[in-house]
This record gives sequence, structure tokens and C-alpha cells, in this order.
Amino acid sequence: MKIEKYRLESHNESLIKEHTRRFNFIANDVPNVETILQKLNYFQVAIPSWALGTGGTRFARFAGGGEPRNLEEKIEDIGLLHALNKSSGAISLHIPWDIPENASHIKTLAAQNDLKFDAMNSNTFQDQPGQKLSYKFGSMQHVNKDIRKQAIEHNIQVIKYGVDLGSQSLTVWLSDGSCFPGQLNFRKAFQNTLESLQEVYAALPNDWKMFVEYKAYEPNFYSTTVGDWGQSLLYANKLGEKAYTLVDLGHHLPNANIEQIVSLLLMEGKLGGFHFNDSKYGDDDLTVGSIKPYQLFLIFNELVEGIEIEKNTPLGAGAFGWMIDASHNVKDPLEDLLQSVEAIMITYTQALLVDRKKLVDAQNNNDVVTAQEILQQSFRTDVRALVAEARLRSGGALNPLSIYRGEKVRDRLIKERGSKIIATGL
Ligand SMILES: [Mn+2]
Repeated sequence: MKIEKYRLESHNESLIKEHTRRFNFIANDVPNVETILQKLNYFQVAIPSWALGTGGTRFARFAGGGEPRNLEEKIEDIGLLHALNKSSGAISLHIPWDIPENASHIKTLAAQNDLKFDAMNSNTFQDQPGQKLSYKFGSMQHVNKDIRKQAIEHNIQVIKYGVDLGSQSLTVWLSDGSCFPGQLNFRKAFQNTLESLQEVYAALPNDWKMFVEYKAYEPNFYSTTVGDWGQSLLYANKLGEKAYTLVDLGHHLPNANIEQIVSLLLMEGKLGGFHFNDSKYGDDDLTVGSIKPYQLFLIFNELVEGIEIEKNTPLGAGAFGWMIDASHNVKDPLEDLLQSVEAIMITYTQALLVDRKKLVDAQNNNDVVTAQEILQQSFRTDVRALVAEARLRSGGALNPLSIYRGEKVRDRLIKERGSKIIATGL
């Protein structure tokens, strides 16, 4: 479904007076407002095709109704989000949950919704119906060469789907590892995985990137074969210049200093992209910015410094894969995605406000207090009106969540698609 243009305009009209007052207030305080608005305009976050349905837990899944029944409807849902927030103009496909049977049709539909194809995601962490060999004991690390071959061929197939759609990157996340000491040989598992990744890497088109995503634990609870950023970086360095490390915010051990990891990966030119989510305990996949907004700010602060300042490239220039990777069982997934994208845009804006020159001076003078004040000054600035202004100028909604509810989008989707639909995904 679509929200009619005149409904969007009347929504904006109803809020414009209050918005203008708030925007003028903050705009007076912020140098380079126009540059910031342009950068916000440029920055797009991909929505994964599995995030449009209600997420499950190990125990149950409570579908919310009106979930997309196929890839076409998933694209329509993301198109709706993008029409409202103008910042989610990309889709990241998961294979085999969302195989594009007719690539040119899917490509056209995406273009009609102003969406690009971000990274393709392979899946060797599940057995699919009719699959010959099982991934129960791993995929690329497996002791059986035929199983490794099956995993390699799957990834090459995913690249082919991506080429047809105009995607330019492959994200490989492996659940490979072990649950008990002695179950596997760490070095053999690493070597097998490396050799498998090398074969996939060899099949990458020249203009493609490979993202190697790491995760500390789960579903394996003793060891993970791509367990942290060090291991991912080892693989990426051994693979070659088209291979990068991908950071998923939920994939670290508790209290890891993710901003420092980001900073060093950028220094090495090996940060490929990001999966945004938030967590309290583990890989909780909660809404971005809902638990640790200051951590998110510190990460964006490193991204802005390492990319915009050092390389003089806006974050949104297309060199990195930015994606939401969250999943919920208690929220309307579309509302959650609106919240997540909003949190990202707010945090990016706050990071743009950091007075870099003053920060460097404070660091060089060992002025710890001033350094902290500079960061917190930006983090504590209410930039919501700047984000809303950027959205307004791009033709989006002043308040996406409010118009989404006002237009009763979920009720309309349930009416159109039914209440018992379960979208493909976990
Ligand atoms: Mn992820």
C-alpha cells in the first residue's frame, strides 16, 4: 500500500508551524546547518528483507498480522518506510528466504519504490528443505569436503542473484563453531573456513565486496570460527582487498569497546559495513538506540572522524554497507524500523556536531574534562528538528511514526494481506 501524496502533505502542514519554531531554534545554534542537512539527505540505511515480519524467539513467535507474503510485498513495505523517512532507500536480501525468481521484475519494482539493492546475505546456518547435506556441524569449517563445497556453491549462487539485481556486496555470516571443548580443532576449522571463503572470493565480480561478519557466540556456545573482529580481520586480510570486516552491534562479548574496534578497522581500511541494533545482554536485536544511545553516538563519532574527516567522504557516499539488523516479537516491525532509522539519523547528526578542532586541542593538552564535555555537548543536543527538516526537504513526513499510525497502515495491511500471514525469516 501507499500513503497518498496529499495525505502526506496535510500531515506536514499540520505540524509545520511547531516544526519551524523548533528548527529555527536549533539552526541558530549550529554552524553549517545546510551542509548537515545535505549529508543527512545522502545517508541511506538498508532494510533487510527479513525485518518486515514479526521476529521469533526460541520459544514462540506471535505474528502481528498483515505481514508481507512475498518479496514484492516486502519491497512495498520498505518503499512505504522510505516514502515516509527518505532514509531507508535500500533493501538487503537474504537467500534463500527471498529468492528473486524474476530479477528484472524485482529490479523494476525496487526502482519504482526508489530502492537500491544493498548487500546480499547468504545462509548456511540452516538446512533448507531438500538440501542434500546438513550444516548441523558447520558449513565452511566442516570436516567433510562435500559439505564445505555445498556451502561455497550456495554463496556463489547468492552472488549470481545479486549481480542480476545490481547489488555489489556479499555478507557472509557463519554460525560455524563448536558447543563443547574438543569438538573441533580450532586451526583446522579456521583453515577450512579460509579456504572456503577463498573460493567464494574468487567468484566475486571485480566491483564487488565481501563482508565477513563476526559473532562472539550463539548458536555455538563454546567457540565460533569467526568469533570476533580480530578473526574477521585475519580472514579479510588473507582474502584480499575486496574483503572487509562487518560489525554487528550485537555480536560482541558484553561491554566490548565497539567504537575502538570501529576506529581501528577504519584505520586499516577494513571496515566494510554495519549491522545496527541494540542490546542489553547479548545479541538481543533490539531497536537501535533503545538501550545504549551514548554508545551509538561514540560509534558514529568514530565513523564521522574516520570517514568524513580523514577521507573527506560523506558516510552516505556508498562506500559502506549500512543496515538495520534487528528483530522483534512485541512490536509492529514497520514501526520499529521507523524508530531504528530515526535513531540512526539523530545519532549521525549529533556526531556531525562534534567540535573536532577543540577535541584535538583538548586531547593534545590532556584536558580530559574538556574532551568529555565536547562529546557530551553534542550528544545532549536535541537535533530532532534537523533530522525532520532534512526529511521534509526530501519530500518525507515530518513525523513518520505519527502519520503511520494516523493512516492506520497496519490495519490496512491486515485487511489487504490477512491476519495469519507469516513472512519468511527467522
Ligand atoms: Mn548481523
